[in-house]
Amino acid sequence: MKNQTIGINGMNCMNCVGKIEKGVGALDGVLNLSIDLKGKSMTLDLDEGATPLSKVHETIGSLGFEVFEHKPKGFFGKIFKK
Ligand SMILES: [Cu+2]
Repeated sequence: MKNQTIGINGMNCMNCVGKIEKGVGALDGVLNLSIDLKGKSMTLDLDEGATPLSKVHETIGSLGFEVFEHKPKGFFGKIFKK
């Protein structure tokens, strides 16, 4: 289980948040999902053996949103940036 923070563009209301919660929450190995609408970010604990991070990115994209960065908890630089 790794805690991840993912920056997401395109969310502008609670419906958007609900869509992502439902879509990403349905993936295996996702726990403690929480979305910060104002902060444009999502945090989750992810078991990458069940679902790779790329699948989470892909799911967010297929729902019509854009991932612009992600970082594991405690990592202060950016390891993924679009
Ligand atoms: Cu919305």
